[in-house]
Amino acid sequence: MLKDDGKLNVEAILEDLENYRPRRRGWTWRKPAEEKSVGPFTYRQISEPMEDGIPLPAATRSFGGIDPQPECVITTEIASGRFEDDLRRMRMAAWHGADHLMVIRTAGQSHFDGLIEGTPEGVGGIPITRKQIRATRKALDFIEDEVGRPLNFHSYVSGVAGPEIGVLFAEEGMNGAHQDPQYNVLYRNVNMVRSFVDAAVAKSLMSWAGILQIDGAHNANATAREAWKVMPELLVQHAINTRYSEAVGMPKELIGLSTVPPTAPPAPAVYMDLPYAVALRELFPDCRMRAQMNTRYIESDTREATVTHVLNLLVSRLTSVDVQSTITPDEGRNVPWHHFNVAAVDTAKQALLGMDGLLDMVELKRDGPLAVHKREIMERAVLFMEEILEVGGYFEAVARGYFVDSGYYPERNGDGIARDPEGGIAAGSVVPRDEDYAAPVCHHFGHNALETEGENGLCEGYGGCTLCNPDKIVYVDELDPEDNVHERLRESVDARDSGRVKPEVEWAGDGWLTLNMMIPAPEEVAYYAALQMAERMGLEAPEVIHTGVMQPAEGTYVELKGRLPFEVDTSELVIPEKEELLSEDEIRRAIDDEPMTVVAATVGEDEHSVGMREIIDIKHGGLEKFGIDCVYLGTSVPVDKAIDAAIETDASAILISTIITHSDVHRKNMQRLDQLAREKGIRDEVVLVAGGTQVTDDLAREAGLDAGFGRGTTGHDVASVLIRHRTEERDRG
Ligand code: Z98
Repeated sequence: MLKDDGKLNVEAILEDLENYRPRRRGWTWRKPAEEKSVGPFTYRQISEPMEDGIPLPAATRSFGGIDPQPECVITTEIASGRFEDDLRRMRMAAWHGADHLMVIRTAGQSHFDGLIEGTPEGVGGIPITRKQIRATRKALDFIEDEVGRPLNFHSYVSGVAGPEIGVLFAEEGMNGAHQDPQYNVLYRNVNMVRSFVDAAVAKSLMSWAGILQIDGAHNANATAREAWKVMPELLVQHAINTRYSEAVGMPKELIGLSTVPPTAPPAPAVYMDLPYAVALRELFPDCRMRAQMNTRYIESDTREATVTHVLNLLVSRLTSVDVQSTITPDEGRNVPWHHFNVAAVDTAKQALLGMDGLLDMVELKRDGPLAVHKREIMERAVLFMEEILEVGGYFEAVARGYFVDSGYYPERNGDGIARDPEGGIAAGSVVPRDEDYAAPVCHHFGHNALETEGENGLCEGYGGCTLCNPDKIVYVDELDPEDNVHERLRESVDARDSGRVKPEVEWAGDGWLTLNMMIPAPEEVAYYAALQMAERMGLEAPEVIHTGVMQPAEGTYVELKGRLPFEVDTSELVIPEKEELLSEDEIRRAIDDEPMTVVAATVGEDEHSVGMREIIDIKHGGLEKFGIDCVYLGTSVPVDKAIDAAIETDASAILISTIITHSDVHRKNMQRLDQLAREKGIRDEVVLVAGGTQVTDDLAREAGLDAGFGRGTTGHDVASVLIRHRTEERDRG
């Protein structure tokens, strides 16, 4: 029902949302796999397999489609501004191995002083509304049945509506959330007292709901002028939120630290990041670690972002991370290019599997620079903390601008973020509770006049709160008659259901595509030349999203995005039927059972050997690789020589190649091969195959041969056809 022609049926997801209830509460970790052997490999750090998913490319082609899953959770951040499109993107990410789907809120939702209703479009993220959360959770429930493992849904509990959002998340079965009062104070200028009081309420609710908390320390890293200099402060911020969470009653296993390696290219990243990561683990041994690559210096270069990501993954493997985030270059160029999300999930999966068991083989040194630097960072953090206590506490320290200062503590550059403890958003809004204060829901923090010892929660006396009795939740669907999801879906129905397709990036049918090109001109010239090329190709709104200088005068690599102004009707496409290849194992088995000899030659007056070599050589994965005996006769071989050689060697196939094709010579060669084979009486015993740039299967068959191969053919393709042919002949008797 939720799937239509294999696609997620977003309309069905939205139906009857009012009555949808989450299946469970709380965060779920991956379960370590009992069976550690997958295909030809044995792993040490894998989790239970998925039921359905997309393996890494090489696994699909060469290892029977195995898809081992690392044991740590993999995050992807998705927020195109329209949650209905994000649902489909979440499905793609989940199929590639993400099980932590994080939704970035509309920038600055922290400033909203209440819950928002309806589902307006987001700018730079998604407005977190009840409807959006419920629909997403419902879609994820469906997707987790497909992939066969739990999916964690995550967003932010920050800002002046923090406690309300805490209640909402607990009610709706949210699984993870950022919660850190320091984020409000430093970056959103929410009053300090208010932030900490709100945080107590939010953290209590999150604890009840089993929501994994991620803190906000890493934002210092992303904000500071020189990211790596805030390492001591990051430890201090982690400590403040962790201790505060514990004091409020949050269990340690729900406390996650959002760790970010402080450096970026071309810094000696591991040398600087590893001591920091080790210090963090040592100071917070009971907390969960959520690693995210550094975004402070992220550029539009996908290759560079991927290497930064992989270096982060190395540190993650060396320090046993629990949740691995996957940030993409989109952060650097503000386009939610979804295939980069998927690529980053694959990067994490591949790198984590690639470094499986690393710590069984290498050990972090207890002495030397790692220990020295780790100790130094910890000492600086302790001194920082002591100074905070000396000046009168956290509020005073913030007032003095101690945080996000670009100096390497105890150095200070006086450029930190300073906030007034008496000021900020919602200053003066905290008042003591009256004796008869009745908390709106159970598991609220602090004094609650309704508190009784009742077994069915504190709210028993008044018939249950919304946490204990979800039927009491007031579900508001849409407030705006125009800016809502149903209107948007009506507009995009063609793009989704008509069978006429356009490329898309953010939203259904938006038409966005990218072009890659190397322009032999200096950067500025290439930039404008690329724009003009795109315009003349008919692309709308072309924009260069990345340039990379190859050599200042010789050329520039350009990536450009533009909108395709037309769609393709898929019902009119003529799609040739594709013959399924036999697997490499099947081919090998067939050759083991019955050996095969083939004769191969470039025929006529043609000296091109490369094409045929690619098909037969073991080095190129050619026929020899499968154990097929190849008698290669060389180039410019007369067709009758190939026939004679086949008779002599008792070959079961003759492969001819023609690259030079003037005056239809390829066709003539093919016809001659068939004709001579008949004359010599071997036509029924040999498979005749031709290959070349102008050859197609149809042409070869017209000329009397059994198969033809054009550009892009591999030995695997040819071997598969040869074995199939042999089996069919035998079946025919
Ligand atoms: C990440 N994408 O960590 P508003 N609270 C905390 C945050 O870290 C953030 C918000 C709220 C990165 C960093 N972080 C983004 C602790 C944002 C966002 O409504 O935009 O202020 O909330 O995954």
